[in-house]
Amino acid sequence: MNLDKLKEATRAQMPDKRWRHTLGVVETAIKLAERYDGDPAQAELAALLHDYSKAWPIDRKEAVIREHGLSAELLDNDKELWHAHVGAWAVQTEHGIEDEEVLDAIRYHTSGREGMTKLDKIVCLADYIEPGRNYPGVERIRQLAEHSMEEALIAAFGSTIAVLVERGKRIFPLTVLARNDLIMQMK
Ligand code: DGI
Ligand code: FE
Ligand code: FE
Ligand code: FE
Repeated sequence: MNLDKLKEATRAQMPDKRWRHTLGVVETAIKLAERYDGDPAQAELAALLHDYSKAWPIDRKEAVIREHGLSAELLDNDKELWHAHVGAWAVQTEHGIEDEEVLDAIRYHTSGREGMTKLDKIVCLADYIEPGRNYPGVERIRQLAEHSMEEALIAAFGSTIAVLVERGKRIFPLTVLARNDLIMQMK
């Protein structure tokens, strides 16, 4: 699949604001891959596609989860988590993406998971710190990302968990597992 065509197809799935975010994640993911000895081409592809289904109507995402056997646990958790799994399914079926590392990085970019690969970390962290992001604490996470993706992600997941607790929402178990595992890796 030609990258320019994939860019056009991805852009067509989302409003301009989400597309600008996507371009920020691509730029940041490539930089992180270069800084941390990852694969910039894989980082670029996974970042480009990471929010592929984000702007789809919620019913369409739910239908994919139900009809194509995606993790049923998703349906009991925040709808914000759905686009990551649905996006991985969509780029595989609609665009023939078969690189399992790229598909996993898309699938786990929101929640994280235990045993995150380098590519998972690059995409998830780039999503948190791309230049268009502006939430309390983002500057500190950007600073941590200068020397450690693990430290930056521990802070990033920590801030997400804190916000979810503050709002009385459920926390998807993979996010807790991801953070615990990253803390273990620091020891
Ligand atoms: O798709 P983006 O907006 O670029 O970012 P994302 O895919 O990281 O989605 C983040 C949203 O997901 C954020 O509003 C918090 C929400 N969310 C809901 N439950 C959970 C969660 N995020 C994580 N990491 N874990 C959860 O349990
Ligand atoms: Fe996302
Ligand atoms: Fe994220
Ligand atoms: Fe994103």
